Amino acid sequence: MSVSALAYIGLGSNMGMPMQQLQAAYIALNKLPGTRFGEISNIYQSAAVGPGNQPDYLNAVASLHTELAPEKLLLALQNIEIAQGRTRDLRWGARTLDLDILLYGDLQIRTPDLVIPHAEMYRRSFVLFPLFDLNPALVFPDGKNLRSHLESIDKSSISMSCSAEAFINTCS
Ligand code: ROI
Repeated sequence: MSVSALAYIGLGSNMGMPMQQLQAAYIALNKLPGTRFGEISNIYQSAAVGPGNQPDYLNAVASLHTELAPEKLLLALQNIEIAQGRTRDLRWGARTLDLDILLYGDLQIRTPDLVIPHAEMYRRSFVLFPLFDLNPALVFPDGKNLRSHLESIDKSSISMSCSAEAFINTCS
């Protein structure tokens, strides 16, 4: 058996019934090959970060124990996005489903296709809040901890929309 890594995946949606999008993604993530699903965070609603006017997002983070190499995991996540109607026309545009690899063990990589840890996550409450649900003692590969990043970000436009438990129950 190959070694499995603990990966954290960011889920986001602000189009096409976002809660249903996250639920479909949760089901798909539970079926990834070579992967055991860990936990899902609570679900958070937040104003869209980035230019233009777009609807609020729903966000969550999932943990996975995966034997898939980072590039294979990325492809598998992109296939789930595509299956849920994702098109990549506008860089910061609204999206049915966004799945980002936030962390993959202690790995630090930077290729044209993949940057791990995810470059923007330290500034984003919609990533740090759900990560905190899953692992409040998390230390990033650069040695900084989640708690100190959380202290320094703006927390004004985020609220919990649904508990992880309620989310899982409506899925089954
Ligand atoms: N804003 C929020 N609140 N949540 C997201 O998931 C999200 N994703 C994005 C951009 C457009 C940067 N803004 C976001 O890709």
